[in-house]
Order: sequence, then C-alpha cells, then structure tokens
Amino acid sequence: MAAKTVHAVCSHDCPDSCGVLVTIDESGRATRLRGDPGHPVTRGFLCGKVAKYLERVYSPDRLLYPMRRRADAPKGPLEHRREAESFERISWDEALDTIAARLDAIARQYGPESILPYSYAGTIGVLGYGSMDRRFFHRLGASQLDRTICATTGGEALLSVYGRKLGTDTEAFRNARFIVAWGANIHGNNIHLWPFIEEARRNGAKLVVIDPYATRTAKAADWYIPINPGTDSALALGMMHILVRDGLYDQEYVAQWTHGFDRLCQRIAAYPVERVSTLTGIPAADIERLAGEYGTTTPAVIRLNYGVQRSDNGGAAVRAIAMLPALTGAWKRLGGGLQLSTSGAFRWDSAALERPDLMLSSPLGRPARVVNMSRLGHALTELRDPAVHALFVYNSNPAAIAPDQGAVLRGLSRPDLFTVVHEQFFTDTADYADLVLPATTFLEHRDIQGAYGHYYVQISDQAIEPLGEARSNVWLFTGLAARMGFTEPCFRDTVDELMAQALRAGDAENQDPWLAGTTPQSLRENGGIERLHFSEGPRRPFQPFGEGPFPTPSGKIEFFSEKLAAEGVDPLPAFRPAAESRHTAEGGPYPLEFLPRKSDNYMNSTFINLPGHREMETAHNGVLEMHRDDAAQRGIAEGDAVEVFNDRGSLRLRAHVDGAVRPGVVAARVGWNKLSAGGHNVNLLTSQRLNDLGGGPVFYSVLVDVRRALRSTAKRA
Ligand SMILES: Nc1nc2c(c(=O)[nH]1)N[C@H]1C(S)=C(S)[C@@H](COP(=O)(O)OP(=O)(O)OC[C@H]3O[C@@H](n4cnc5c(=O)[nH]c(N)nc54)[C@H](O)[C@@H]3O)O[C@H]1N2
Ligand SMILES: Nc1nc2c(c(=O)[nH]1)N[C@H]1C(S)=C(S)[C@@H](COP(=O)(O)OP(=O)(O)OC[C@H]3O[C@@H](n4cnc5c(=O)[nH]c(N)nc54)[C@H](O)[C@@H]3O)O[C@H]1N2
Ligand code: SF4
Ligand SMILES: [Mo]
Repeated sequence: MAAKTVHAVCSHDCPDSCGVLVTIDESGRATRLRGDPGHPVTRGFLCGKVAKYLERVYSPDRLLYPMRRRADAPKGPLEHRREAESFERISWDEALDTIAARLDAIARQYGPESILPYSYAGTIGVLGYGSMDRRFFHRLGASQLDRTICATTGGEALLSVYGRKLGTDTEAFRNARFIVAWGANIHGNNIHLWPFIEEARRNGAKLVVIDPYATRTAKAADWYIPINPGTDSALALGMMHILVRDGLYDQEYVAQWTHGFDRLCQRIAAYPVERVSTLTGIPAADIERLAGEYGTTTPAVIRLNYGVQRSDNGGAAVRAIAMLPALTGAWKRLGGGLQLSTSGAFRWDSAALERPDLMLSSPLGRPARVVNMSRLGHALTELRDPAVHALFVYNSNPAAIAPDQGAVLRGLSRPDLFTVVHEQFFTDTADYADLVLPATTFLEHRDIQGAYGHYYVQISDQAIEPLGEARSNVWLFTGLAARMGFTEPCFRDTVDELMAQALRAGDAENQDPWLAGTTPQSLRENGGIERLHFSEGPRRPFQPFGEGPFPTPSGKIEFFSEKLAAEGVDPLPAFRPAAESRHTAEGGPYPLEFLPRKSDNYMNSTFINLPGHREMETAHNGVLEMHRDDAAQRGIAEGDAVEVFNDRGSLRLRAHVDGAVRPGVVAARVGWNKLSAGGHNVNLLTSQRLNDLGGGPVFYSVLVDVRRALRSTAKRA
C-alpha cells in the first residue's frame, strides 16, 4: 500500500468539528494528523488534545477485545492499567450471543423497559451518535433515554425565543465590533472561533468575558466581568432594563419582528441596576457601561455557551440573554447577533435513522417510558415498574460524568444489574461492567458529521483498520439486531445506506434545501467538506434572524412565550436563585459555591488517562482553586491537602489559594475516579436536581465547604 492522506472529522463533543487530514504510511499505520487547511473554520490547525490524538489511538491501554468479568471479580473500582485482570477475553460471537440471551431473558422476565441504553456524545458523528443503536433499542422496547446531560436546556431556551437553533456564523465574527463571551471558555472549548475574534480585534473590536471563573479567555479579553454563578438572568434582564430606559433598542425591529415587548417591559422594571448589582456581584457602574457599550456598538455579537444553563435558573438565563440581540436588532448586521449553537442548521432525517416507529413493533406495542439521563443514580437505585435490570453504556462514561456520583456508583455496583460497556478504554464505568466491548476511534470507521459551531457538513473517511477487534457502534448494533432475530430490513442497512438516509441523498423532493444535492459522493468530490447551501451563496457568510418570519408559534421572536405558559413555565425570563446558592443558603452549612469544571486539555472525561494529556493539565489535576480570603479563614495554605464536602460526599484535593475565582467560589476539574485521591471526582458533590427547562442538570449550582485534611493525600496518580 502506498502512503496516502485521508480526510476524517474529529468526532469529539466540541463545537468545532474539525476537518482532520490523516497521513497513512505504507503499512497502513497513521503517522500524522493535522487540521485540514481546506476547512474554512479548522484553518489547518487542531487543538492541543487532538494534535496528540495518535497517542490515544495507539495507546497501549486501548481496549482491543471483548471481555467478560471473571466470576470471582466483584464490580467496583479497579486499579488503573490492571483492569483486564478482572476480565477474561472472549470472542465477539460469544459476546453478542451472551448479550442477546441476557437482554431477551430480562425483557421476558421484567418487561423490555427494564433495559436502559445510556449514551451521549463520545462521538458526534451522525451514525455513531444515533442510528442503528436507536433502531435496536426501539425495536427491543427498551426505556428511552432523554439525553439532557449537556445542552437540552439551552436548546429549548433558544427554540422558545427563535424557533430554531441557529446563530451568528462563526466566520462572521470577524465583522463584529463588540464581542461578549458569555459563559464561554473559547480558548478551552471552542478554539477555532478565536482567530476570527482576533481578526475582529485587530480591526478595533472589543472582547468582554462574563464568567465566574477567570478562564484563559478571560485573561486574554479587553474586559473581564466576573459574575456570581447562576445570576446571568438578572444581568441580562438588567441590561434590557437599561437598553429600554435609555432608548438603546431598535424600535422598528422590535415592532416588526418580536412578540411580547410590552410584557417584557413590565418584567424588566423589576430589575433596576442596584438590584442586579447585588445579585450578580457586578458593580452598578460596570453594568451601566456594559449595557451602554453593547447597545451602541455595532455589530455586537454574543458567544453564549452552555456554561450558564448548567444551573437551576439556566433556562431563564439563556432565554434572557438570547433576547438581547432581538431588542437591539443586532441580527440585521453581518457579524451581529448571538451564537449558542448552529446545530439546527443540519436537518438530518433522524426519523429514518432512528426509527422511533419500531417501538410499535416491539413487545410493548407503544412508545417506551422515558428516563432522564441526568438522574441515572435515581434510575438505577429508586426507579420501579419496572426497575432497571440491564444497562447498556456506549459513547459515555457515566461513572465519571453523571451527577450525584454516590448514587450512580451504588446503582452500578448492584450485582443483579447486567451492564454492558462499549468503550475505547477501561473507564470508570467499565470497572462496573459484566461485559466490555472494544470501540473504534474516528480514525477507524466512517461517518458524516455536522457541527454546533459552524455551518459545514463533512464526511469522515476511514483512515486505518480497526485496532485489535475494535468495532463501530453501527457494527455492534447491527450484529446484536441479527442475534435478537430482528427481521426488519432496516437492520441490514449498510453504512453507505445510513449516510444516504441521513442526508436524504438523491431524494430531491424531500431533501432539506440546505443539504440539496449533498451526497456522500459529492462530499468526497469536495474534499470531504461542503458548506450548507444557504440562499446567500457558497462563499457569503450566513446571517440568520435578520428578518422574519420566525419558526415560532407567533411567527416572531418571542419575548413572551404562550407555549411555555401552557407548559406551566414562566412565559417571561426571571431571576430565581438556585436551590443551592449563596442567595438562598445564607448561613447554611455550606457557604461556598463550587464550579466542577471541564479541562482545557481533556474532553469531559475523555483523554484523562493518557500520560501526555495529563502532563498538559498538571497544574489542575487534583487541585481545588480558591480565593485567598476563603483559604485564610480556614487556615489553608498553598498546596495543603483539603477536603471539599457537602451532604453528598467528601473529596480530597490540593489547595491552590490564588485560584481564578472570587471569594465565595471554589473550582476543581472533572477527573477519572480511579486516578483521583480518594477514588472520586467532582461529581461526588453534584446533585441530581433538575433545572427550570428541559430537565437539564445543575452541575454549576453546588454548595460545599472546605477544610484542611487531617492526613495528607499521599496517593495521587
Ligand atoms: N477542551 C475541552 N473542550 C470542550 C469540552 C471539554 O471538556 N474540554 N467539552 C465540550 C462540551 S461537552 C461542551 S457542552 C462544550 C461546552 O462548552 P462551554 O459551554 O464553554 O462549557 P463549560 O466549560 O461548561 O462552561 C463555559 C464557561 O461557563 C462558566 N460558567 C459556569 N457557571 C456560570 C454562570 O453561572 N454564569 C456564567 N456567565 N458562566 C458560568 C464556566 O466557568 C466556564 O468557563 O465544550 C466542548 N468542548
Ligand atoms: N462536573 C461536571 N460534569 C459534567 C460536565 C461538567 O462540565 N462538569 N459536563 C457535562 C457535559 S456538557 C457532557 S456533554 C457530559 C459528557 O459526558 P460523556 O458523553 O460521557 O463524555 P465523555 O466523558 O467524553 O465520555 C465519552 C466516552 O465515549 C467513548 N467513545 C468515544 N467514541 C466512541 C465510539 O465511537 N463508540 C463508543 N462506544 N464509545 C466511544 C470515549 O472513550 C469516552 O469514554 O458530561 C457532563 N458532566
Ligand atoms: S476537539 Fe474540537 S478543536 Fe479539537 S480537533 Fe476536535 S473538533 Fe477540533
Ligand atoms: Mo456537553
């Protein structure tokens, strides 16, 4: 075989969906990865973590064969790199037969809803994220999983205002003159937006960051505004108060394209600057200045990310922030507006891919019950009628990333729970599996992909042969469907057929206009990348929401939502304090607000086990960041071993007293349990409470206290 280059797509759960060029040598081994220079947003570079991706693909720790737990090995945490000792290798045939037999028996005994799939965004490739797997579980009659863990709240909030998840074109940020990164860690989580922001700044734009944590993005900004966690709704309502008070809103745009302005005005009357200042901890003069500059500089754009919606009041916060550009008419100018997500631009044929109709042919004969993934602990320990008896995990690592870890691990420890984990590595979740199955990386399978941070569709070609016996999600569920005797023809669809179905390729009548003419073939002919076919034409930036009609019930941008009112939700945004916050727990036992954060060089719990990636995070692994005032009050010095605790548990970390937080706030990062002192990560302290919209989790509304640890935390990986 001659050396060659293949276009793949980074499928990690990141807005950037980078085009990746993979160099393969004569032996079929990938030797080099680089950002595709032909991709207008990737622009030839990769983030630090994926630049080192071959260390992941070829890691000696990859899971390469199906394995079964040994009869004498109890479920629970295993020593890193010695996990395989608790398992024995089996063949794929035996693995698939075993799973089919167990699922069949469990479905017969307890009903199919006692089977729970658990997946999220290990891959955001369209087929790998949700296609054959969904068909399989629908046909089985398994419980449906409500995938709320990340973005549902913000998504529903955006839909309630605009009717579609679209936002300012990433490439149009270069045209902006005022840029607000609002709960958006661009340097860490969305690095390919940064060059466009830098270009705008070279042309005089100002970058403002609103975040309770001084991120690298905040440090690089023109103006950093720290805010009390969970109070963004108050800030946005206060800004609207000022904009209306001072006449800094676009009367024409508001009159023509929005709904409910009068009622919004009544609501914002309750948010005078002094009150907002008290709630947010931002000086009144800064709030005035922020609103004034935002209202008078055009084009103004907000990069809103999902950080603000991970709290009790998060839905209202995203709604309120999303209303700002509707009030100022910022959408009218190229480079103005707001971007939370662009994912609504990619209208895959999800009904064809996922076939929810198959639930009607399942033994249930009706849609299965829905289980919220953000309450996995509850699902595994408390749910009845039926209780969960089988858990099938893929594309996710819930033992590390799900809230209220104590409850999750109690559930996963149940000896009577049949657990299958399809994974690339021996994660914390795999430690609780009855069977572990080896999964491919994005270099080892084919897929197509959109993005939530740009407007390009891509095809990801297979660069290398699967390592060991690793197999893709599509392969796995195709094989299982055959074992279960599912005879519907859709279970024999090939990857090519699935890709064509996703795109409705060749179906000119029904294909989405923005995907018109796009096929796997056309994608390949275009270097693997096609811009969505907007009516503006291929090279012009896309500018949504400049004018209506809007796909909302009223046809306008909705400040006031009758639809939410009908669902019993406040039809206007309001500030309501989180159940766990300093605003409600004055004098309560846990005085500090905890931010259990993502890491810049990991992807949620992915990459944490790789030595090269760990090295890039040495400053943060196992560290609690606090303000020196909070440390001094507790007699804590730099480097001290500390315990961070609340009613849900206690974590052992090392104090960094000049952390990037203000008094009253502490922060630490998601790790792997088995690589953490004490065997738990930050999610031991988070809650299964749900927020105000869409049933999302409240990772960033957590109260804790901190004390010096009695004994030193000797063991750190
Ligand atoms: N390097 C890296 N990149 C990632 C990820 C990763 O783990 N690592 N994760 C990926 C995933 S799954 C997602 S969903 C995206 C998400 O990307 P982001 O939404 O950017 O994710 P977060 O880091 O959760 O939150 C962003 C910022 O919000 C801040 N924040 C927390 N609470 C509040 C608040 O109450 N108000 C305000 N204003 N800000 C607040 C946090 O301090 C954080 O800096 O990033 C993706 N990209
Ligand atoms: N404390 C705290 N908790 C959080 C967050 C936070 O900011 N703070 N963020 C939350 C958010 S936004 C999210 S999105 C979730 C993310 O939670 P998850 O979606 O669980 O994300 P990861 O931790 O990255 O785990 C994904 C796993 O999928 C595996 N994988 C990758 N590709 C494939 C594949 O093709 N097939 C299979 N079978 N497996 C594959 C990877 O090896 C990895 O172990 O975490 C949430 N939890
Ligand atoms: S993680 Fe994000 S920035 Fe990094 S290569 Fe993948 S898509 Fe690009
Ligand atoms: Mo996420």
